[in-house]
Amino acid sequence: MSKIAMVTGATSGIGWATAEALAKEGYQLIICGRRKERLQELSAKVDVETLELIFDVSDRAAVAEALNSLPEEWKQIDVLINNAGNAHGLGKIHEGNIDDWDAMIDINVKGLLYVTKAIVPNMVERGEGHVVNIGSIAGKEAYPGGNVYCGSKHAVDAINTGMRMDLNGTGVKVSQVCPGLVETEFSLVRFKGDKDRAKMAYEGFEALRAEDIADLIRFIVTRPAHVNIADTLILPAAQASPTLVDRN
Ligand code: NDP
Ligand code: 8X3
Repeated sequence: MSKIAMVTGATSGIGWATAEALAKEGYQLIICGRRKERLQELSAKVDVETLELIFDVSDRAAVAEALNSLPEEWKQIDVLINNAGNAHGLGKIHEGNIDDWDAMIDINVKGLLYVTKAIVPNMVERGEGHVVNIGSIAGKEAYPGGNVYCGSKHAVDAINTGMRMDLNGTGVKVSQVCPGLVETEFSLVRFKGDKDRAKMAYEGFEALRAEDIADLIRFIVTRPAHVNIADTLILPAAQASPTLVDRN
């Protein structure tokens, strides 16, 4: 029987590419996001069985309802990719928008926790499973204007470490992937649909592609049972820190 992988934020970017990469490894997929038509498009593109789950990760009741609705044959999830997330805004702390702050904490931190709580107890019961949390270079080092986004990803970093400690001895592996600049819809969301500003984030150097991150995630989840890649920082060759990027 095929293994089952669940990918949050599969409608775009890193999540979409990860779903495709795991499909190539033969995983059945539970793909999640708020945009139903994107999930349908992804289902049509991959050669494995998929189940589309449409919910907002920051809505605690919706997360529970979506995961409780899983048919029996989809309940035993082998791999969870906690990927859904975004930055909202890039402003100084004294000029920040509180709705943006709420969104980042609610989605990137609380959403990741709600999904984890709905899935990991079953992994522990079965004595196997793998959670891959998508952190960020922003979770290792803050940068100007990054304040709350960086805070949310530092929280993911700490939660990832705590999760790995708590699950030690249960058979459930916990890994974190921390990318630098990846060209996805991330900056379009951060800059609220301003395409020119979003494009500038990736100008003058070769940014990572979503497929580069998916390739790393595929590698992490296909290691032998005794190997856990606990944490990884993956950057474009031109990037050395959140703010040090060699642009021509
Ligand atoms: P995208 O904007 O391309 O994708 C974000 C995904 O998250 C979408 O599928 C979106 O789905 C989903 N999502 C956002 N909010 C919610 C929500 N409230 N409920 C459910 N799903 C949600 O960005 P990336 O692919 O780049 O980002 C993926 C992850 O990678 C994020 O956690 C991000 O922080 C992290 N990251 C990205 C980097 C980059 O440079 N791009 C670098 C480091 C980390 P939908 O809108 O359909 O709900
Ligand atoms: C996304 C990378 O540097 O824009 O987490 O915060 S960055």
